[in-house]
Amino acid sequence: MMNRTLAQADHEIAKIMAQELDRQKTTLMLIPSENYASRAVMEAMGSIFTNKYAEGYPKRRYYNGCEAYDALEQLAIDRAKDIFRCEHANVQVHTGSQANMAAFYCLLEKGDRILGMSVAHGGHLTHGLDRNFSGYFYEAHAYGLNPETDRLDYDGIMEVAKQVRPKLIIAGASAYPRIIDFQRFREIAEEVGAFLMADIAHIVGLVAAGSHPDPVPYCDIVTSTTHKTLRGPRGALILCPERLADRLDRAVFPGVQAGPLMQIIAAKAVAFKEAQEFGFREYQRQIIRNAQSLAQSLLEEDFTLVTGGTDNHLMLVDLRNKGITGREAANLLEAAGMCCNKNLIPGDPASPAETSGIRPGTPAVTTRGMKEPEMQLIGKWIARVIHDGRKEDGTPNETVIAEVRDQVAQLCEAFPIYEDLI
Ligand code: DSN
Repeated sequence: MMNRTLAQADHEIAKIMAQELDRQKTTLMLIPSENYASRAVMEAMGSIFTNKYAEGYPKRRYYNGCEAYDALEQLAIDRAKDIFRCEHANVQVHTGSQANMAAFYCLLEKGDRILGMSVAHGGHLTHGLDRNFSGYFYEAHAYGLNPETDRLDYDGIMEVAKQVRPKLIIAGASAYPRIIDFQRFREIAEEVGAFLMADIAHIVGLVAAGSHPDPVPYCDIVTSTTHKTLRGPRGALILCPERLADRLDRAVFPGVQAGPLMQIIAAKAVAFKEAQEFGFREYQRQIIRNAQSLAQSLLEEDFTLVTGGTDNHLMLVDLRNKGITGREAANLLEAAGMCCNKNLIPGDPASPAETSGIRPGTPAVTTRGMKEPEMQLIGKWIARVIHDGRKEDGTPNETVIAEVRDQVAQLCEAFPIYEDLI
């Protein structure tokens, strides 16, 4: 039993995996929080490191037999500190949500006031949504975008912060296409005596490569996932200055987690090494160039972009002038081989299940090696599907969908991914 391959042990899961591999190879991954992990990262994730308990931290474990785990976790920590130019890194947090939970546990008491970006304006659930732990255990308040510009309005945030007097301000978003000014956030936090935390899950790779201003010098804690622009395994990390290191580590373990996923920590170490290598900075710069090219192509097709464009890896398309909802558009685009996600736009009159927007992004297509000419094609195909992909009765126009799906498949073939995986 121990030496069977997946195909031998479980043909049903093997079949699902083969189908999913085919989808990943033959369609365009345009969800900005998704990417392709390298083979080396996946090899570490699916390794013997899954077999061990290693509660504690390097050289301070509660289990015997942890020599290899001390070595790999220390490597991951040291590489994270190097990439993010910070004093301390915790690489044990399983997910972005748990990273934020640990950060709150480190800095706050139950019931303390927090101030984060409204989910309706692009913030994340863990930044204070009432149905999330962040809104349940803490007194959550929200800041939003300037309704004229749809950009962060730092003077407005200062006003809200003065009224609310939060103990923690959270900077960071899931659907904001512009630069975030962490220095301004620090000034606001100083003014009201709050801690400042940045959740850079989306822009983490851009930050690591110097393509987005660095939050580390201005924040008490920085949290992130590792699988988006950073292109590592599905997981998370937390950065902080040395003065908070012990408190933060205790907040992660035993605060919100027990056994760390050592195979994932090994994969994070691999991804961090890849981020230190030649080519990573250029990859991040190309993500932005590609996003700007795709944005320009969509503007030429009379799409409305929130804030008019992008500075980072994603754009928010307001579909209201196209007579289609975000849900309908994402479904049509998926049928045509372009996987996007529906997304609320600021002040959206539609529900989160329907939405008025989509949120295309370029990290994954850039991993495939695509550049500006391909982004121009993708922009045209998105337009073709949204403009002509439905018949008058609202049902999909299969001819148009099939025509675009064929073109997408040809492009994917020209930019292969995971060629030697089966
Ligand atoms: N769910 C992620 C995203 O897609 O932005 C954020 O956690």
